[in-house]
Amino acid sequence: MRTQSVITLEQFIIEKEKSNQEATGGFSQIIRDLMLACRIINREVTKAGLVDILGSLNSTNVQGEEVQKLDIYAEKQLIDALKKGGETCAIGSEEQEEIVILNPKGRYVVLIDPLDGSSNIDVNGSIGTIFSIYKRISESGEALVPEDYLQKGRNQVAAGYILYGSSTMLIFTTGNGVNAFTLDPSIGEFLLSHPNIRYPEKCNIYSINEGNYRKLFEGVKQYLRFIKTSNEVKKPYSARYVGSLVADFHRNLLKGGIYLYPGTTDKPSGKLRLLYEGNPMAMLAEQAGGMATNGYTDILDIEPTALHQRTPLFLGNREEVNMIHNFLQVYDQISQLVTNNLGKEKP
Ligand code: P6P
Repeated sequence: MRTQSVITLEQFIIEKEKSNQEATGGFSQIIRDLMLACRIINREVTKAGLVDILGSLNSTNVQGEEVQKLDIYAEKQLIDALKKGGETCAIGSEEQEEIVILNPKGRYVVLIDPLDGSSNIDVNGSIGTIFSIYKRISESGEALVPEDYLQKGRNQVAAGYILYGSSTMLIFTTGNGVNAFTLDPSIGEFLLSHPNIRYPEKCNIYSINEGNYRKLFEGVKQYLRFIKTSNEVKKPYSARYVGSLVADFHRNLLKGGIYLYPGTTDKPSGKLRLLYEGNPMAMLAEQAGGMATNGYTDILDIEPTALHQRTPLFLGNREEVNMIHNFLQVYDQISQLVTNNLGKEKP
């Protein structure tokens, strides 16, 4: 049987570094730091059901969400590894209200969601670590400034996630396509398993928490109604929703699909965080031939104003995201017309 040549993550990083004249090895070091932390996190995730690491710390994070012990553990591993690596000047984390300074001389800023989908931990569902990497604006050694970490997503030098699922996978991009590496536990190496991933042409899946239906804006409601009931839809969509962005995104990327976490009438900015959820996933989606918007604007073009700011998120096949835009545009106009003409009814 012909054995495909095995490419480890380390070999892949070295090759990329060689092909980039400006590479100094700093960025490669950050990927190594993240991978070390994620191997350690993976070890704990796979035995979470066996040791007393389950269950919440009875505390809540800056988002007001109950903090699971594994969230704290994961964040500590990531911060320790990036600090030791020396290339990261600061880290922004879902679990930390403020930016955390690591190495004043570091040239990169890293934004992380240490353990996304952590409500799935207790039910053995897939969870993930999301990362977003920027070059700092200020000079190495200078004091960090907000502009260093409040950069729009278009400026990311890399983005990716580790999915702790039936296997542990690293998916990331540096702006030249999306590559996936699967951890071979027998040798402790991440091996290139899905080179240059692209969204399939057809969108076959939609992922949304339909429990929020009554609070959705009309355009999204009409989109959902269309894909579920219109005779124009030849092949029915499948509804798939894990409640873990990384798991839903990953399945939709491989099979063709769209993930929606829209704004609602009570929370117009939605739930997801721009800097460490929206931007990294948007960079991956675009690099795989897809699209990511807040319903009106590319996620990557949004100018951030706060570390934990939220954004509505529509993520997936380009054609499907554009279809949602059309529904939103039409029904926003209808809502505006109704509002403008309320109380002007002719006697
Ligand atoms: P809901 C997890 O908390 C998360 O940030 C994403 O990973 C996930 O897609 C979403 O929120 C789930 O939110 O409101 O449907 O439980």
